[in-house]
Amino acid sequence: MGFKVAVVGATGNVGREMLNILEERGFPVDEVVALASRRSLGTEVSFGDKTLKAKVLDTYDFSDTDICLMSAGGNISKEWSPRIGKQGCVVIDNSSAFRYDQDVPLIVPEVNPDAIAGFSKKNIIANPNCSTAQLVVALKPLHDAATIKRVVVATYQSVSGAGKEGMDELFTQTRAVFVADPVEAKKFTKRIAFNVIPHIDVFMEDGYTKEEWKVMAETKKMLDPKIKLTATAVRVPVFIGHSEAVNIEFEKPITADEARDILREAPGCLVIDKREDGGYATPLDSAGEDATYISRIREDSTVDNGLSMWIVSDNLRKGAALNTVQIAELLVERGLISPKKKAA
Ligand code: 11C
Repeated sequence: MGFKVAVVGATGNVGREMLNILEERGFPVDEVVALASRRSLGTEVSFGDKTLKAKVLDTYDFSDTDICLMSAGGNISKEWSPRIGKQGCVVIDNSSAFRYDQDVPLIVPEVNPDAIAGFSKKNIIANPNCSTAQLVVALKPLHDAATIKRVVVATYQSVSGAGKEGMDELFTQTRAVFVADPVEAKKFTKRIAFNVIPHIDVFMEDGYTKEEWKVMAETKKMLDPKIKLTATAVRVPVFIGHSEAVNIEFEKPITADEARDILREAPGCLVIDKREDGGYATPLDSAGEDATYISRIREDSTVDNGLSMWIVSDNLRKGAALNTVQIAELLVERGLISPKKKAA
């Protein structure tokens, strides 16, 4: 007997990827329901060799649904996740709406799986921001080995982090540049084609952007509140795959060779680190893959116990859809959920 799973935001970039990953990983489903806004009613999405027609979230009754994977943005989530949770359906939410709520676990299964136990207070589990997810997958094993004091990270984030509109804008602007048409910026604040933009999400009072704040706050919540972290988040003209240049200061000594060996054994990590032309991972290499790739591991002699590295992952997969499905798998593995509909 499998689970009844609803995917909210099923017609978006992440929602479609959630459906792919549920199918690819053989998640035990009896039924999958694609939900979306009224505007997308009837839009067809694939689930393996099946085609699902999107139903409307507003009129859907969650009382016999076991798990809801939510990827419809913060406002929809704020309104719907608590209601869905109260109907006894566990919500795994990809938005930032509940990530910082003390009664909602924020989970990356490779990093803090035990924190999932607290989910039943609201029946909501939060999925981190894409740039945080890949970062903590790589930081966790190093923190266990040598205790991280401080992290300085610069992100190079692909346009798919801003949804399908972000991808369309990069495509349209690139074509416009080639054919000498006027280039219009709608989704991003400046031209993204052949450019980089040091601004993701809204500005905060202290001059950081919300994206930068999220990486700091989420790393503290999942890994260790004592870690100091400062981020600069940058949008780059790449379709899929976020990259991060990371500098880490540890309490205890750790060499680049030791870090490489630790990361080679760590869950979710794949080290590609040859000190030669092409001996590192790029976002293009990560697209469509599950791993968090780690390259360019080297000692930083400008601080005590310092390392620098390059971390790349598919933001739609580990940064979003894959991690939500892994959370659902964790619920099942730990016996924290069982199907509402019992076998006849
Ligand atoms: C971006 N990281 O690349 C964002 C997208 O809080 O889940 C995901 C925003 C979030 O624009």
